Amino acid sequence: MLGRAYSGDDSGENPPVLELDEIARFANEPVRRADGLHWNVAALREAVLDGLADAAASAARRGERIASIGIDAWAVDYGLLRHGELVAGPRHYRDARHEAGVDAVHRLVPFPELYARNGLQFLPFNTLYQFAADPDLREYAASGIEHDGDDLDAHRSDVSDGDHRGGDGIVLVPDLFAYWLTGVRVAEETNASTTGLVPAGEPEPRWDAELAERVGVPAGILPPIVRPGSLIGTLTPEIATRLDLPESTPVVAVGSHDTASAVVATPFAVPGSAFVSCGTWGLVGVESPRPVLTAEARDAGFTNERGVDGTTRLLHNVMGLWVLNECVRAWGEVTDLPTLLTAAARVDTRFTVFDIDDPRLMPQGDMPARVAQLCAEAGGAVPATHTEFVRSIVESLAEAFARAAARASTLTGVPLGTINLVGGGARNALLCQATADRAGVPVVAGPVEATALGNVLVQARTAGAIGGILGDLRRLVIATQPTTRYEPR
Ligand code: LRH
Repeated sequence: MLGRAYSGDDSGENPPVLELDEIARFANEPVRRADGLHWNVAALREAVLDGLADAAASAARRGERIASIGIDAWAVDYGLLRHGELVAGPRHYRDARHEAGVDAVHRLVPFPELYARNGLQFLPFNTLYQFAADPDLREYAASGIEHDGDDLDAHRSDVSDGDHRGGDGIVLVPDLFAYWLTGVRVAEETNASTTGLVPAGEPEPRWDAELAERVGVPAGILPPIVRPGSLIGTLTPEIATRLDLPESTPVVAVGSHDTASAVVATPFAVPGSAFVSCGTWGLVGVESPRPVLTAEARDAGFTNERGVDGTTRLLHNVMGLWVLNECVRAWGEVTDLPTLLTAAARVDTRFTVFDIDDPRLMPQGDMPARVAQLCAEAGGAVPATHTEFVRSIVESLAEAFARAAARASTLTGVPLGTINLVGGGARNALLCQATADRAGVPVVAGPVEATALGNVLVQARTAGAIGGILGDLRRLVIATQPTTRYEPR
């Protein structure tokens, strides 16, 4: 995405601007190998670099300059670098191997203690469990690590000397792309907090070295943590040439966790607003000034992820559009989602609300069969047609969204006002209406591209094009981005 953002001024002559040009869109297909499910980061690297080169060319044609580059991506997964080379690429969080790490970690640190320290909802793929199940990491740690990675400035100067020792250790997915652009290996705060190794509730982010040691993760493999808005580095000569951009082009840390960026650009307009960031996952919660680490939050499966500007995203991971998209994939090309959704809106009684958070829905596989099974277990009608499946899934998602939003408001003690639904799910009118109906509060849907907007907003603030606190950034979203309101029926 090529983004532009200016605050504008009060004269009315210079209105606020926040816009995106979509330069490239590419599939992100996981690859199954004999040893499990992986991401194809080599293909993604090429697609990102081609997209950035096109963005640079597009800006140049308009007589504009790329002020900075910001990267966000999904959470928890990581790769392993040695001497600057990726020696083990990220495994997919849906890979079955991670589960082996769960017992290993909980034997050493019982879950209640873990929650009190890191505030994370139990998900079998949290990075901590992935580490515990990763033989490459153990072997790598045993063979010695050459760089302790703590001193970011020393590391940057190593990079400018062409010495990539700092590229030794683990790197989370968005930071891997930043590394490829700059040669500088960091862990951006919002995403670092999804590893389970960052203490919840401290103003400054840091690695919990004691916890890391206890679960056998050498703290030396963890990169320095940087906060959104800070400079990661500038382009390496090779990348600058390929993109036809100056080497001085800054790569700026944004909310590199996609959900963190999405929440930055969520147009909260009333107190008690909850968010649903709805793409592959449905992340449902509230922005809170501090984490909520109570037994109630823990038992309700609420996570405390670090947000931009020291905020906390108190949220629950709901299965999201994954279930629907996997069904459509299983049914083949005969069906397209918009047509199915229109037909599904006309299904009246033959649908069943089932537990869409059931962990059996997490892995790849025969999704329609699993949905049918869950409908039967819920004691309802088993869908017989594609449209009945779609309606059952949409209603079940809406129910899970409504329940999680209500629970978030109970946990914080702030009554639920409105639900802001952002991301691809905001296009799904059936889902938005069903969420409003089931929650009994209005749903404000949009922007669809909240993640990219949140990324651009943090960059624009760093560049000095806009100022202010998160509320000011969101005012710019409210002033420029259309939304659709669904009243509960
Ligand atoms: C959404 C997301 C979510 C994580 C999941 C792994 O893309 O980052 O916030 O829980 O992927």
